[in-house]
Amino acid sequence: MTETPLVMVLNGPNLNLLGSREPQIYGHDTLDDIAARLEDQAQALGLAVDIRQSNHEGHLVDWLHEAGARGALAVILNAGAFTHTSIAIHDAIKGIAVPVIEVHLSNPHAREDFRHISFVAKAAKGSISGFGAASYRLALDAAAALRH
Ligand code: CA2
Repeated sequence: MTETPLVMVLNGPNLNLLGSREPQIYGHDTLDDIAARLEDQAQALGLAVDIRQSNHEGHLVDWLHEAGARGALAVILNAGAFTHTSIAIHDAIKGIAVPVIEVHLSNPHAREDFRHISFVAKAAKGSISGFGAASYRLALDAAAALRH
């Protein structure tokens, strides 16, 4: 029997606050709402998802390493504000043989200048931004398409 391909969905700082403030930017869904829909979508696609959130940069680095060690099919990564600052996360992405799909709810390029640099994008397989919670759905479809 072959193992169900694993997609890790990693979320960075402040994304635990989704649905509580700034709905005009990030929408009304909570991270739990998004996670529940991803679980259903993963089941329909024949994938397993492991969905996590942390406010700590090192946790995201450790989880990227874990995705590598577990031989995940892909990582979907919304690194939050660490996207724009973290060379450690960039290096962790480079350090694993797992494609990383960068995701954002908003379109950082249409926002403040400090959001225009992405250290994640420089190491990622590709990026999906600006579609609100649907960015995650599109990213899971992209992960499924990486199967061969
Ligand atoms: O658009 C995205 O997904 C971001 O990764 C969200 C980050 C932001 O720093 C990135 O530039 C783009 C911020 C997540 C904070 O989410 C909040 C949600 C509700 C209330 C406060 C923060």
